[in-house]
Amino acid sequence: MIDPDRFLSDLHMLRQFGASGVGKGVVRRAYSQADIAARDWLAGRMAQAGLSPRFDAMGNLFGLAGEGPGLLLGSHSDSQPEGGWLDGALGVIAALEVARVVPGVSVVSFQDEEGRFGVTTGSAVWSGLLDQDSADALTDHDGVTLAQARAAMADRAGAPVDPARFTGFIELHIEQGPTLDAEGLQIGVVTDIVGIRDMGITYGGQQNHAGTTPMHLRRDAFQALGAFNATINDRFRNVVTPRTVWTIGHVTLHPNASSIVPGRARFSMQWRDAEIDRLDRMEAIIRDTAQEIAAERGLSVDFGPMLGLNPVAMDPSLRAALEAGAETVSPGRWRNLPSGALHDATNVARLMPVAMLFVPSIGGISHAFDEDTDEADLVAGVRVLAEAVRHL
Ligand code: HGY
Ligand code: MN
Ligand code: MN
Repeated sequence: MIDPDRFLSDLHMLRQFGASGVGKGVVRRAYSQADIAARDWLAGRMAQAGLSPRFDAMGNLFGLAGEGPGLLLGSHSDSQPEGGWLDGALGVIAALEVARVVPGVSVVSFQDEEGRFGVTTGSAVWSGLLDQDSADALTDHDGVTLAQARAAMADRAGAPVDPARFTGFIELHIEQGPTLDAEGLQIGVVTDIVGIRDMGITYGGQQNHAGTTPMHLRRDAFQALGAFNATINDRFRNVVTPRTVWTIGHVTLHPNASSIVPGRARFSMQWRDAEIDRLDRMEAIIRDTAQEIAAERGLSVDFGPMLGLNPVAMDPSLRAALEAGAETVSPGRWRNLPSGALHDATNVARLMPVAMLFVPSIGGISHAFDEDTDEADLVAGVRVLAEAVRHL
């Protein structure tokens, strides 16, 4: 039987690694000291659970059950620059707890799901979507390459883990959105995961004096970014649905000074939707609009490499097992829903059947220090996972 106290105490132990000191928040970036310490601790817990811990070259940490093929459960233990204590961590600790009570179940904590270096990088490499050399060339916002960052774990790297040893992958995760919480539900069984596109765009104008340069003579990179943002919001109107999202989350102006007209604006452009053709149409609008505004205003525009993952449907039989588990544990308090957040399950779906299970996020908050979930819902989630695994 699941031991709720052991499960919860491991969850609270994991949040100590990189504890932000604000609420239960964590700062545990991929390959940071806190991330590596957390992974070393997880490896120890896996060994105590009778699993064989194995790091691969990317720093993905597996806890391998015996020889025969079996289910893989897990998620990721790295966080956003400001993260909650449950994003990823819940799925890893729940997998560990289930592996303690159901023989033959393996556990994984993928590395850099939060994309310090890209988009779900650890599982992208493991699943073969991204080759190691291309991954190694990716840089974070400070210019550090993934190759440099993962060198800190080189001494732990063992042989690659062969995906063929697993029959399927199930990931328990917080919803990170408002639906379950708003509807007073305890469990979500995921139907499909949206697709994503992500790229950097740079406007190059002319750095100049903020006092002496008349407005009509300026080639102001921030003004170009502002016009770009307003124009795509307008042009997206008849392309998007209420579930489509797009975000400019990271902006760096150069030289970023009050009395200098910014000569350069580099910003992240990310968009997500359940339909590939809508993602493609949005990409065309983004590229065309960025170039039009550069031409009108006499600036240069450069597009970085575009990273992306396509929408993926969950495996029907794994999903049915989760639905049966949900009905047993939380009768009448569960529903199906799509995932607006991205997950390692999208990459793993290239190799084997996958399915996902959600528990509510209070107020729908995530990727923030005050991300939280009621402990009763956390325990219900791990119970549903165990029921589903037994069912399978
Ligand atoms: O951005 C995402 O959807 C994931 O939480 N990294
Ligand atoms: Mn996550
Ligand atoms: Mn996340």
